[in-house]
Amino acid sequence: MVERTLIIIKPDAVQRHLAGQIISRFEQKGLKVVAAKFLHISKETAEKHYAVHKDKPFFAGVVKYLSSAPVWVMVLQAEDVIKMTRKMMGATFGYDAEPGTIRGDMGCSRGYNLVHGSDSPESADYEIPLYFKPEEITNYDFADEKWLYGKND
Ligand code: IDP
Ligand code: MG
Repeated sequence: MVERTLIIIKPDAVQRHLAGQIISRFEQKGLKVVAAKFLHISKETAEKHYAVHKDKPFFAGVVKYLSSAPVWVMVLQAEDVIKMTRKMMGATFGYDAEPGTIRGDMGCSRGYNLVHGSDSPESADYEIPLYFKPEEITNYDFADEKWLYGKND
């Protein structure tokens, strides 16, 4: 099923000049960017974003991290995009993320892990409106979709 996911190229990725490389991986995979913004997330929005973790010991830290410097926020759209992007991101912490994943290849920190991706369609439905109005999300076809999303059936 065609789904959307919210991806954030987090503050450490921008500060470490890795944003282009991360976006490039999603682009190379054939995932479609349907919305994107560069912004400094407020503390209030970061608290909403991570509301599911509000009782965890790392909540204050992760809110501070997400709102510490500018980020790229984007909506990607493709069939099964949530499962694909979570696999491409790798495990939560760089030190145990598999090589070949974004987190596994580019980081080794515990809390600073370069990229956020929605973990379910319900999370995506909650997260996307925190950053985008419906009219800010585009709708278009790639010229090579026949080849990109081809099915041998
Ligand atoms: P995810 O980003 O892989 O979905 P979550 O468990 O949803 O991981 O945690 C959200 C974010 O909170 C993580 O990406 C990471 O930045 C931070 N985080 C999670 N667990 C810890 C921790 O134990 N210490 C510090 N930061 C953490
Ligand atoms: Mg999560």
